[in-house]
Amino acid sequence: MSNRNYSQEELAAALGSMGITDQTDVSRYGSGHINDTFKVETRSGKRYILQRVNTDIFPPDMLKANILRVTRHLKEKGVKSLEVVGYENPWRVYAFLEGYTSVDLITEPREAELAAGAFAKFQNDLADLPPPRLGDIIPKFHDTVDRIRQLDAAAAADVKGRKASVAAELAFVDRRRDEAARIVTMMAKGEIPERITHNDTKINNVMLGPGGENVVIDLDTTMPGSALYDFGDMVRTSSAAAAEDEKDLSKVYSKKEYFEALVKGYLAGAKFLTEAEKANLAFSGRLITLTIGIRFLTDYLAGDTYFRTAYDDHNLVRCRTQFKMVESMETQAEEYEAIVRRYA
Ligand code: ADP
Ligand code: GN1
Ligand code: MG
Repeated sequence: MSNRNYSQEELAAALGSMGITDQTDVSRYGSGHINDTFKVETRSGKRYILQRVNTDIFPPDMLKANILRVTRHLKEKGVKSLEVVGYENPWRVYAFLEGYTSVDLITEPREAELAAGAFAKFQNDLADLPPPRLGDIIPKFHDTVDRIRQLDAAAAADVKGRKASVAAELAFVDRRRDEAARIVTMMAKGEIPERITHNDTKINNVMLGPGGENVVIDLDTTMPGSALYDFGDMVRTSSAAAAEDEKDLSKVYSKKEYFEALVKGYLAGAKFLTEAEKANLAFSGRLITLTIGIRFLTDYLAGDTYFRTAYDDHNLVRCRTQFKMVESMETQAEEYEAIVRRYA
């Protein structure tokens, strides 16, 4: 997916449908890969986030219902969350979180600990969401076995003639096919519980507040899932020494001190975890990083239709950083397991 352009008229019409007419500037914002996000400045000084939901990816009605339920529940509990100002599919407006910042890369362990604590609290705050079950926004979202099946299909179709150039990456996945089923199998057997989880816990989806308090954002994939995938995705992005699209792979590895900070922050907040979940925390980092790498590779083979890209082989670059992260976590697997045991 590349950046679509919107005319000022189109943006004004969207804002107007949600009661905002005094905007002075509407400009692209953030580095999310999926939705179109804009910062809105107004004459009154109040600022907003305007988003156009990517309806190729999200079923809009189910998404709206989920978001409204989740944000209302958090509000009723007095938990600071995204404030929905208007929601007219495919557009919506959130109040701008003034004074909060998001980063794409961690620079000190304390940030990792805070982010992990925020996501643990988020899971905890949603544990008592009244029925019905939240909609499955993207079925099998983190199902590694299904993601490999999609990769195989994209490689077989090879619509862009890119398969030959990714032989090494395909072989990398091949060598890990056996372990890909571990968590889905445990969930299917009921050995790992289903919980309401965020499912996209990358570091720029938590906004850090001035006093160390923080707000979990990007609630689009909040749905039934496994706490392990949430923790795993924190490890993928919050233990990384370099950006998700760093080209120099010598800079890409998983930092042990950041991993330790994540474990500390997460276990301090996630008191609900079962023994089986704790036993798979270190593994979940490797697994979800492999899974996201597989998704970037699949999108590269399919012609870059899913993730927003800035240049031709952006998805391949992202895939390679993910696989380098997997290798780094594999090399440190014993130390990582020992860290989890120490805090568990
Ligand atoms: P995507 O689904 O494309 O990742 P996000 O909802 O994560 O979109 O938004 C993209 C970025 O916009 C975030 O990483 C964050 O920096 C910024 N952002 C989102 N919501 C807000 C908000 N309410 N206040 C301030 N910044 C926000
Ligand atoms: C997407 O929306 P964003 O940019 O926070 C993706 C995640 C991936 C992530 C990789 C709905 O997240 O699953 O892990 O990119 N979101 C969706 O950076 O597919
Ligand atoms: Mg995001």
